Amino acid sequence: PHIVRRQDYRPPDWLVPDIALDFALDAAATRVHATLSVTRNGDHDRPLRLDGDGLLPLEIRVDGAVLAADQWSLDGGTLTIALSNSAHMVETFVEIAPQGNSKLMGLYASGGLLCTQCEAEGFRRITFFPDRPDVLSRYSVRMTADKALYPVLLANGDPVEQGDLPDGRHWARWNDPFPKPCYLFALVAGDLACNADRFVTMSGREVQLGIWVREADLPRTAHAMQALKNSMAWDERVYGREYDLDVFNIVAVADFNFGAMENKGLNIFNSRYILADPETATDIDYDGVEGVVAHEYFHNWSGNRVTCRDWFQLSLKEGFTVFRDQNFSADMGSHAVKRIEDVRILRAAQFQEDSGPLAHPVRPESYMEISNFYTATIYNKGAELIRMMALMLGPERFRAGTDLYFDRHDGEAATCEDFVRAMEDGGEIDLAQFRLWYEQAGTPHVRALLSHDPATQSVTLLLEQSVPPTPGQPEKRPMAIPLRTALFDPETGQHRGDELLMLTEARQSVTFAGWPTAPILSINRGFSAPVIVETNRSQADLAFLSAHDDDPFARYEAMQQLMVNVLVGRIGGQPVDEDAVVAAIRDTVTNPLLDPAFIAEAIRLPSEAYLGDQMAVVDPDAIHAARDALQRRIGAELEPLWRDMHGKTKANAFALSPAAKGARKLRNTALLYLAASGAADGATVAFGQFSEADNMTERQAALATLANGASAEREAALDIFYNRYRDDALTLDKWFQTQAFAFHPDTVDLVEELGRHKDFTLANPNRVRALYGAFAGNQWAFHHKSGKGYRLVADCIVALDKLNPQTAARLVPPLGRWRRFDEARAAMMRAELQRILLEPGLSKDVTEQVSKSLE
Ligand code: B3K
Ligand code: ZN
Repeated sequence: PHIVRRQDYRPPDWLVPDIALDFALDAAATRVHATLSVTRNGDHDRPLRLDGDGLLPLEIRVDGAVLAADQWSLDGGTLTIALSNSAHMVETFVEIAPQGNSKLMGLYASGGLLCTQCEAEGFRRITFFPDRPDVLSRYSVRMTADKALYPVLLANGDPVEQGDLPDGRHWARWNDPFPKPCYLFALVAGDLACNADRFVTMSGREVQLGIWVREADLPRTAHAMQALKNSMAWDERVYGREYDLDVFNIVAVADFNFGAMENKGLNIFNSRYILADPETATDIDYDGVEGVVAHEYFHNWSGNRVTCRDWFQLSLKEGFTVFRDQNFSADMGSHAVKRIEDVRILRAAQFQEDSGPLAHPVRPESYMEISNFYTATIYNKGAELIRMMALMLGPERFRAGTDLYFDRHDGEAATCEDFVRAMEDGGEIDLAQFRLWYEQAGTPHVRALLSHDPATQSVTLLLEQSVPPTPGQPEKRPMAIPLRTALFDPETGQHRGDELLMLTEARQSVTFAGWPTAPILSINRGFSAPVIVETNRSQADLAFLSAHDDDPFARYEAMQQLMVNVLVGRIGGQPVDEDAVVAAIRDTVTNPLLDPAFIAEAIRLPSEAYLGDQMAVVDPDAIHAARDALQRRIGAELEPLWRDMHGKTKANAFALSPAAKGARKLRNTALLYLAASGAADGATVAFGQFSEADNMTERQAALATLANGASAEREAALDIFYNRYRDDALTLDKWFQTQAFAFHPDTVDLVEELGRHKDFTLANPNRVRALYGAFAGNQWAFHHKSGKGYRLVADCIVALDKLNPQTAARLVPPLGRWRRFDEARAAMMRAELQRILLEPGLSKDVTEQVSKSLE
């Protein structure tokens, strides 16, 4: 298979300053007439090569003349045309079949709509074109379609004209004045209703906003609209970036390979990130809508106005845009809780990726299939890189850096290096060593050892770093690691200032004077660097920090580390002090000064997967047993507290305020511990919450709590939930997901049954993720010692690959982590990977992930 390498980048041979597209839309057969003005780029005599995927030219014209069969060739999808002059008009005619497009890339049909997805390489499934992000064109798009089936016709940019045609058809034309790469092209045709609103930009221009959904879904679009307006105002205030077209449209579609897409002026969304109401959306869903709406909106500058030169630069737009959406969400809610959530996601997804066979740098060196590189490393670790630069620069200089970046590269296709240089020039900082973060894969390990010398009344912090080997990178150089650090005086419970220490050597030490007694170390505060820190702090030190650290992340982290130590000790058969955990939880829960949402985060036990990451060989059964036992003990010892908390946090009426959300989070955590306590009425209380809840956050949490157990209420609640939401796909996903996530000994068999359920379908990516994606993330169930979990997921990958390779490939990484497990499990996981690889006609997507996982 062909491997694309970053070092092989060459500027395009031909540019396409303008393109006119004419679509005769029809679900079964759509005709596409493309007119490209092409200009030779540089002094060369190479022919024009246009990418195509599954396209057959019906006719080709150059400067108006039809080409004979020997004037062009088609090889592996690529259309080659020899051209003599420096500029030509090239026309192609093709026919495509949206209805039969199960890959959901290119032009496809979803629930009666026709819509597009082009990033990364979907445009070549629509028409012949140099499908690479550094070819920027102005688009003019004309669509004709049946007016009854497709009354609404949308494309990028601004609408210019529309009209009726004979035979019940109509047409519309849209122009996008901003040159853009073809991955940002979009059109939508369908019977859609609009939530219309407006936004006045900081320079006083009025923008028409539209969120387009099925008529019945209109009442569920208010939150997305508010998020959009907040995002527009935030980007003006925080980055000085204004919206640049007269219209901004968002369309929600039911079948979508990922979250959403930032097409210029016409964002297309997975409906799960647009639709929300209290009846069907949890608080997490509401936050997801807000975050993704913001993310796609922010791409208008970080991605669209300044785009990527090639796909190796993907993190240029994704890492930066995630950083922007994270900070936006923090500003809309709680900074402390948002940071904790983001770090939890980073550790669960990115640290795992970085320590396995699919580890790659934030700026990768090669790929077989670019769709496989929309990863937690590119997105979330990429965001951490921006965050570290912002921290080192401080807010003013960081803003000077981003201003320079946007000004310097507006209208261009840029590189990660361009971004770093703008930070250096605008922020006046030397980032030479910092650049290694883009090059070296693997999560750095930092050892921080504090030693006290009573004789000199000083304390020395010894810092050591190492970056583990990753595929293709056996040796690593020391990184520049910013560590926010403070030393706490155990007497006063306070520290003497938060310092930013730069760890740049493999080993270095700092001495602090004026400590007659030993202080307690708080390090990597705010998770200032995406590293794994190991310290010589005692359980007593951690308990101290869990009660006194004024940095909320560090306080949370101390609590988590306290729990991890107890759990890992217990799994290893060592004597452990669980009372310390129970006491820390009691103190945290009863501390009136703490935000309820923070409390809920802090007292939650580390996930089974995170515990697995702390072990040399993951033992899923031992981890589950230890975690479950500790959860039961915490439940039992603090039962009155949980009961009280559960009652106290019940609201009279639903609200979406941070306080109301925090109360629900705490209430659900209290329910979890109450159910774990072994109290006779645990299932009754959970069922009560399930039945009485006026919102999905409490209803689903109660369902999840019941799903972990074996009560009669479990089946009743699942039935009620199913019958209530059987016709609402997004909510029915929760029914599948909750069962696939459940800590239940029979989960693996249940998932097998659910795979045969009449409402299960491989055609809808959300449904696949709800069942198999969730299941593969349920460590205890997926790694069932029978190996059945592996077989289920492998079967799904094989079947799905024939329909939708991109989504199939996303299920491979959990199987690829076999090196982390015992011999028996590893052998079974490998055997499933080998079986997948033998499948005839396997996609490039799955081939790449599976073969790398076996290497
Ligand atoms: N840029 C898109 C992701 C496209 C994924 C293609 N496989 C959404 C986003 O990150 O905003
Ligand atoms: Zn993005």
